Amino acid sequence: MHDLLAAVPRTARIAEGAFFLGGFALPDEDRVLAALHGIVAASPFRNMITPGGFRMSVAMTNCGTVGWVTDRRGYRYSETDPETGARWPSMPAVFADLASRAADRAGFAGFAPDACLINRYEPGARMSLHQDRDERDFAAPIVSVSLGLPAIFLFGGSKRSDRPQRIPLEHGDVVAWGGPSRLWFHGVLPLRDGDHPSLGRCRINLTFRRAL
Ligand code: MD6
Ligand code: FE
Repeated sequence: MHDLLAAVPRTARIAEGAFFLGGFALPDEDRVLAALHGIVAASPFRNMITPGGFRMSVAMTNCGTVGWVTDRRGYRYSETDPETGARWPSMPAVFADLASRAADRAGFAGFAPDACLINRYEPGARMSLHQDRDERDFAAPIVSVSLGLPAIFLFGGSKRSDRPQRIPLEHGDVVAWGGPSRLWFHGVLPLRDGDHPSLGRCRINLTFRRAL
């Protein structure tokens, strides 16, 4: 019964230009996790510091031509990993292909991501409401892949004060958004403890962007 349900695509429109694609990444799970392990071996997860001096509860790494970083100097995309001094690991074909197919399904044909920010949430970690606006061109969508423990995604509006929708995201779910809601505020509630069969006590989120 479980497997039959997993095979049914559950697509829902969250807002103008924003789509939930339930279980979209499940067919690629094994290849995605194998590629992820290679990336993390080269550029490990680390808790970055915000411009205001706070250590983020979410640990991050990147793959692709550029990676998103934050430190006391601000938020930006960097060609190199500040921890290793080397370029970020290249984006695996299985990542880029998954993101492009998801974007296509959401109505954004031809999405070719050049950056993938990889977020790791341990129990209690959260992401406060924010906009993704460090990219050069807001015409491209963002594709977000959830793996591991479930989380509640907050999807607000164009103003920080807009009351957010709460969207439960599980292992294999994908959110793709752009167009009118590209700059809308969003975040993640503190992760509840649990033990996921493939990833243990964590949630991993891949967010694919066109940064350059
Ligand atoms: C997360 N995601 O789900 C955090 N941003 O862990 C994001 O901040 C995000 O999922 C832009 C577009 C999609 C996202
Ligand atoms: Fe974001």
